Order: sequence, then C-alpha cells, then structure tokens
Amino acid sequence: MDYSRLIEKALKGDRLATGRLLSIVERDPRGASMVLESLPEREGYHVIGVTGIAGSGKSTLLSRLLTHYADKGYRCAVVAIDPSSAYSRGALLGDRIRMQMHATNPNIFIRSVSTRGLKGGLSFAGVAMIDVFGRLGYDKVFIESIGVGQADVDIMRIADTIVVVTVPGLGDDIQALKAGVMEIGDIYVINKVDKDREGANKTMEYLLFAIEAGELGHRGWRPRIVKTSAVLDEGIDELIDAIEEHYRFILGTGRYGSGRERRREILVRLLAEKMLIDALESIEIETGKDLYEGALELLRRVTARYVDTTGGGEA
Ligand SMILES: Nc1nc2c(ncn2[C@@H]2O[C@H](COP(=O)(O)OP(=O)(O)OP(=O)(O)O)[C@@H](O)[C@H]2O)c(=O)[nH]1
Ligand SMILES: [Mg+2]
Repeated sequence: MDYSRLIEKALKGDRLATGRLLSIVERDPRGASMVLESLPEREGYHVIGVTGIAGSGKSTLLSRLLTHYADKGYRCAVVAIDPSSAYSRGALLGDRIRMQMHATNPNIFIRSVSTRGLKGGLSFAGVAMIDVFGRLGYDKVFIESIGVGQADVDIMRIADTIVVVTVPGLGDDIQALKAGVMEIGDIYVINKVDKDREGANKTMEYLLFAIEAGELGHRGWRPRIVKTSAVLDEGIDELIDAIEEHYRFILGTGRYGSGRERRREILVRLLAEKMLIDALESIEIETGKDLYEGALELLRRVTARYVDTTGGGEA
C-alpha cells in the first residue's frame, strides 16, 4: 500500500486524512509500521501521561489542559484508552461529552483506542498512534491512563512527563497508591482544591515530606506540586508552567532522547506480542502430541508463518 497521499494531506492538518491514517494504524500492524516509517522524523514533540486516583478529576483536568495549551498555540493530541471494560458507561459518557467540546478546535485531535496490550497496558496501536501524532506535527500528545497497578505504570513508561493527580486530604489513599503510580510522578497535582482548601494543604505537606525524604522524584528532578480546581479552571496555567519546566529539564539532560528510544523498543516488543498472539490464535493444533512437543511445534509454525511471508504481508 502507498500511503503517501494520505500522509501528505495529514501533514497539512487534514483531519479526515489524519483519522484515516490512525485507523490504518489501529487495524493493521504492518500498515502502522509503514505509516510510521513514511512520516518524517520530528524532534521535540512532548508525550504527557496523566494518571492518579480514580475519580480525582484526570479527565476534567486534561480537558482544561487541552483548552489552555491550544489557546497558547500548541497543537494537542490525545490518545484516550477506551475504558469501556474497566469503567461504568456513565464515566465514559461523561468523558465523551467533555471531549466533544474540543471536536471543532483545529488545534486539538482526540482519538480513542479500544484495544489493550496483553498485560493490560497500552496496545501496539496505542503507542504507535502517539508517535504518528508527534510526527504529524502535534506538539503535546497526552495519554490518560486507566485504573491503577502495574498496567498503569507500564502505560506511563512511554510518557516523557508524568502527571499524577491526587485530591485534598489524602493520607491512606496515597499509601495505597504507593506501590503503583504514586512514585513515578514528575508533577503532582492536588485537584479539587475548591472542595477542601485545608485538606489540600495537608496533601501538600504529605507530598513535600515524601519529596524531602527522597521517596518521590528521580534522576535529578525534584517533583513539582500544583494545586488546581479543574471545575473552576484554577491553577491550570501553573500546571502548564510545571509541565514546561519538566520538558526543558528532560531536553537539557538527555532524558528526552532516551525516552524516545525506550518508546521505540516498547513498540517493537508490542508488535512482536501482537503478531505472536494473532498467529497463536489462528493456527490449528494437532492434539495427538505430547503437550510440550505440541507447544514447541506451534511456536515453530508461528515463526515460520512470518519468516515465510517476508515482504508478502501476513495472511
Ligand atoms: N469540586 C470539584 N470537582 C471536580 C474537579 N475536577 C473534577 N471534578 C469532578 O469529579 C468527578 C470525576 O471527574 P473525572 O474528570 O471524570 O475524574 P477521573 O479521574 O477522570 O475519573 P476516572 O477516569 O473515572 O478515574 C466529576 O464529577 C467531576 O466533575 C474539581 O476541581 N473540583
Ligand atoms: Mg477519566
């Protein structure tokens, strides 16, 4: 397939062409690979992960960030992980309505991916879309993660800057989060300050203490803490200042470049994982064999399928 016409249009900002390219990326791993390699390299795009406590206001905050960034002239994209299997329809509907507000803003493009990787994290398509957006000229590419735990940490590993959203008055909740995403933040947001200013100060003290104790922050970066009210649109520019400060930090220290390399490595692994699963599910098995021999034989046939079809597309 030749995607050059689509790519040319998408590079000029054509939303329809962009959407079609993203569909190719989602549907067809080989196409995804070709689309990515055909797009010009581009330096400087910034991948921002938003994670944290369920219901802390991640989606509302992200929606505000999009508006503020777009107003400043940045082109923003969101790779939204379709939470349909993990969350109630109500939450999803709320997100959809919020995101629709941005549908007509030429500086904002939102795309959801329905599939997830084997371990619950982002799928190959999801990670590939991030770099497609970046190469198409988007400056800020956001991912909002789903849920907690290891899958979340995996998702955040592909981000250059990680924003962890908490709420006022936390103590126990923060402890509960500690094993997961709580430790990986570059920026901590205390959202919903409008509800409990006193409690916000408590969370602030708690976070400052953890930073002083060396529990948070890594590789020379001291995490920033920002208080926001996403509903009242307060503190968003301060949050953007913190995100931009971190961006300059990673550009200056080489962490940006190593993040891109890590994402590329993750992409290769996720693609291999997808090819393996697709083949495993479609190859017929002879049941007469010893179990171990049967599995080995299956693996040989999986490999043979891709080796034999080099250049011809996987059937
Ligand atoms: N008072 C107040 N409510 C907020 C604020 N930000 C978000 N909310 C409300 O909190 C609820 C959850 O907000 P979401 O943005 O859906 O939170 P989320 O973290 O994306 O939720 P999940 O994706 O379900 O984990 C909604 O009812 C929001 O209106 C805020 O700053 N102040
Ligand atoms: Mg959400």
